[in-house]
Amino acid sequence: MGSKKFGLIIAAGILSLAACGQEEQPTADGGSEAAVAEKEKTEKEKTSAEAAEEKTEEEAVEESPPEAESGAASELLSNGDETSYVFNTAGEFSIFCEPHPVMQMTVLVEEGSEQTGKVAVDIADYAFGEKTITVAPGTTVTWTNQDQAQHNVAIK
Ligand SMILES: [Cu+2]
Repeated sequence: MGSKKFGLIIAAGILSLAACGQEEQPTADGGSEAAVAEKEKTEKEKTSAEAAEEKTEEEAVEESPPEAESGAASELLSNGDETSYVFNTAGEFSIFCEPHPVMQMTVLVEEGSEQTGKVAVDIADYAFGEKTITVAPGTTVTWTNQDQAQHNVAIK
């Protein structure tokens, strides 16, 4: 009597073990769910990679200032703002501030000039920090407004 009952318990135990074993076996559905999750993860990674790429493109745009040419004018610069032009063409460029035309300076672009790469000019006390600068073609000049008043950088 007792051993028959014990046998049923064993059988039940084996059945439940078998059931557990089946659950642990990878099913076709389980596999596809994992594949979907993997695909979603890959798409997320791709999206963040694309976002990083876009950011890099924006930075690249920022690093390429407009070319200096007659008639060019920057936005009004508030305190601490800066604007840049790249001077690719040899010649003389007359720079002025549109709100205060008495503010003037000259950029001479000469082949073989020692000054090249990046040149910084401050705007302070309603004046450009330099009267004349001589730079080689390809030089980027960046003006930074140190005044509380707004100025800009325009080219005659
Ligand atoms: Cu000004």
